[in-house]
Amino acid sequence: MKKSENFKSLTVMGLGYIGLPTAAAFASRKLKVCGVDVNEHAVNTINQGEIHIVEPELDIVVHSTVTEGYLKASLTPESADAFIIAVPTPFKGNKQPDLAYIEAAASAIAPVLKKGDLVILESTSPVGATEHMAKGLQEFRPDLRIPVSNRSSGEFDIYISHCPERVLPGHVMRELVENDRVIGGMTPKCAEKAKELYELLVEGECLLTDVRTAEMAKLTENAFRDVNIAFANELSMIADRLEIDVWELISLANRHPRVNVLQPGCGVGGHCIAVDPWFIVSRTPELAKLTRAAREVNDSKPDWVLEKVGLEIARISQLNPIKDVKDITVACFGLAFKPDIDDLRESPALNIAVSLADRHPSKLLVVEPNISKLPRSLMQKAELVDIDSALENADIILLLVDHAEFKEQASRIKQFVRVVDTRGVL
Ligand code: SAJ
Repeated sequence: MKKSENFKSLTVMGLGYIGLPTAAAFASRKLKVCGVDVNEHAVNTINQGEIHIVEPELDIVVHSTVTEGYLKASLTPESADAFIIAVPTPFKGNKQPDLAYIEAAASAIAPVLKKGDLVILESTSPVGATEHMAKGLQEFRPDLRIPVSNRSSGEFDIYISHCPERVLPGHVMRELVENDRVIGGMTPKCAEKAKELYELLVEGECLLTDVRTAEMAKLTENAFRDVNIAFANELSMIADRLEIDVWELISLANRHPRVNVLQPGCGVGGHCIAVDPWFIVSRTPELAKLTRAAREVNDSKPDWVLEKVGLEIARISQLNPIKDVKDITVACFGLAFKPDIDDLRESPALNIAVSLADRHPSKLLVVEPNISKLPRSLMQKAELVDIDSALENADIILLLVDHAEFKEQASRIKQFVRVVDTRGVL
């Protein structure tokens, strides 16, 4: 296990999907870690060695590091050699980034900062956010020399860096260690300092750059994926209109040595890919035309899926005029935002199910093998059932997420007459 003379303690601001795994991973490398969150329930849960979020293997690491005394949670930050800020960066309307959580975290750590400390912003941020944070710190602590502009030169008391997280939900504990890290320093020395910290944990390569490039690198990765998924989603709608099977089409096109079209779906979910491209648009709206168009295509896909289901419902009523629309049963297969996880946050599949329940008088069944009870938005509106019951009772199957369980049952589901398959499972 690597050791550092400079970094023996760490304060992590924000104990969510990134902050808690990061705090626990550093604590497992024997750093004294203080994790800070405004959520009292999260703080109490962690201090009992338990976790308040779902992420494989995280519970084991939190339990052992809390028991051994390396990790503790708190409502207020403690003095440390390094600070990592991993708080949310949501929108504040009109798709403009809201930096209020970063500002609050900076104002909370400012009183405990001392000469020689390292402050790293990990939250995915629009370009300029790290400089904004540094200016905030400088205002709170005029007694310390803090670099506030990208590519600053000179000597400073505090090291400021941006090191965006890039881990995939569901694989966070492995990817935290194995992934390469982009580390942007306000000065080259700031980047070197941050590298020294991450090297205690990261086995991938630490790639050094300046702060703005690091901010943009993260946005570029997720926008790249969004644009490519948008192309697949657009193709799926074009192929449908032209009576072409989009799955066959993509697999044929992908046999070209330089083509790799991604997979269409019912929309793009999660809190990263559907959000981050807007941070690029917000800074350069007149230039980011393709980035914006991709977002719009992906955001329009759920409505297109709902239209397809509406057409199937209309077809059944035409064929059976005596069957009332409310006697037509639709079964949604999958609610999560992607396969084989239980995460329903920002899930287009869940939004489609809720819209179906609200718009159509038909009965709604839901098959979601990864949850044991329906989310509040679907309670009283739908029934959670297993695959067998759905196949027995539904008139229309709407396949929204390609969970492993559905792929295993593909040959049975395929025999069903009316299936809207948004993921190409069949
Ligand atoms: N999706 C498709 N078609 C595809 C691939 C994905 O429709 O071919 C959909 C998924 O169903 C899901 C959404 O896109 O709704 C996003 O899923 P994802 O698995 O592509 O990504 P996330 O949001 O779980 O994690 C991403 C990752 N970024 C990249 O792969 C570039 C991860 O590495 C980032 O750390 C994470 O965002 C983040 O925190 O920013």
